[in-house]
Amino acid sequence: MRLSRYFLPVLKETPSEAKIVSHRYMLRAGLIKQASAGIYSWLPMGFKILRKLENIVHQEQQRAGHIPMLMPTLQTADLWRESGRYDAYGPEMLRMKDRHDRDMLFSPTAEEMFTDVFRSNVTSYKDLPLTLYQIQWKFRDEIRPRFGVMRGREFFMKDGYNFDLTKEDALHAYNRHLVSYLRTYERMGLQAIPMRADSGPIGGDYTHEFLVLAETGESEVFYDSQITDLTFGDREIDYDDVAQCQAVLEEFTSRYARTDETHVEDEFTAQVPEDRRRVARGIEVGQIFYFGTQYSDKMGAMVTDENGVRVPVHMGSHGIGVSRLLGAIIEASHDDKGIIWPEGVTPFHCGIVNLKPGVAEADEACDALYKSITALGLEPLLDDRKDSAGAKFATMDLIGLPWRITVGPRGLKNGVVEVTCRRTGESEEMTPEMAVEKIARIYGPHVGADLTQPMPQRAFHTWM
Ligand code: 5CA
Repeated sequence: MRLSRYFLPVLKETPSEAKIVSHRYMLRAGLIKQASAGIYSWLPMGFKILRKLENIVHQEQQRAGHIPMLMPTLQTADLWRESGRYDAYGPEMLRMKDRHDRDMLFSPTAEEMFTDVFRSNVTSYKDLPLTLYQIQWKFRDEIRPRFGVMRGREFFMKDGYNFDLTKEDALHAYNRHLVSYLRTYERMGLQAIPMRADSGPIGGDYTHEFLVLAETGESEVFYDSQITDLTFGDREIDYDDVAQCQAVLEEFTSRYARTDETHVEDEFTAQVPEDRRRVARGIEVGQIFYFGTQYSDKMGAMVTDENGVRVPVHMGSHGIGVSRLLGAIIEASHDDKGIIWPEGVTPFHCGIVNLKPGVAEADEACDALYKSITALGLEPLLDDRKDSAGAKFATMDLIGLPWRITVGPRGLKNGVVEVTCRRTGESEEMTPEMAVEKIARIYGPHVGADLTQPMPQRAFHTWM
């Protein structure tokens, strides 16, 4: 993309309504624009990042064997009356009437819809296990929408629902979700710690929230510092392997890590040596849950088992706050100049800054770099506008592309361009060819491909 032809409305001023850094940078970098309280328009670059996050979630869900589909955002109240949640949900649910005076609502979550699809179509244990999911807009009329996309009223969420014959199978689905979430967040450059959370009226120990540590997080968290040493890495997991998933769950959840809702000070001090006790704040980016036969009992989601007996299915639901993740990543990765996108989610893979647009050698060198990087299957953002070098660098720093190639007539006389790492600020001079090779080496692991091979031979990660 050439910046001269893109739509990137960056702001010079810091918007006064934005209280936390991610909200400020999202507005300043032209990612979102507030439409009304807690509701945002996604401007081109914000939308691009949202799509990247969505794509990673789809890939990891499908790697775990979960099946994508899409539910309507507007639902009739009848289904929700069956489960008993229409009245119980309270003012967070946005309710409306259609022209026939029928009660409708904007889905805040979709247990009822998925259970309904299941009960209408599945009758035998032979069709289990089954996990269906969607990535869809949700609406919750939050009393205090704040911090931009962190606590919106309209937000983008992945919600998945597992249907299993037995509690044991459903707990495997729970473990499988935990493992796939660990992978998902790590690919986004995030450390999200599974913490024991409040299971609310449902009871039991089977819920974990995933928290990204950040000073601006809304939840207070208590944990053993050893947890932050754990990484999932690129280990191969067979998601059907019950013991393997169980082992990962134990590895990541056996140490003390709880939100304020479940924290017990005596247990904390008894279980964790003083020098490892941490009290901090965190952003909840996901939650997994096993709730047994609650919905299937109420809504009649039954299958016949091996003995021909009709039994209710065991269910769980699992959510990732996809739009909230943009804010969480920025909270975890920024400096005083702007955002620093992790390579796995960056909207453009590198910036190319033309210091002298209109000067033939500079234009030609930029075009050549642009073509070579595009031919790798990567997307550069070329700043070809007539503007000061300082202004261009400030924009690049603000929007946070991890790598920048700076091209100017002076360097070109010596046959070099400058490659700068956004995170460290370190610059290196090299030939344009070496710059392209460097970018290819950096992104090979992130696009899951050998970038030295011609494009068509590479397996591209798309989720469809
Ligand atoms: N039905 C379950 C699992 S699908 C459920 O709705 N869980 S949830 O309420 O925890 O939502 C899942 C995730 O959505 C949360 O972990 C959080 O990351 C995100 N989320 C929830 N409310 C908001 C909000 N108001 N704004 C942005 N993200 C939100």
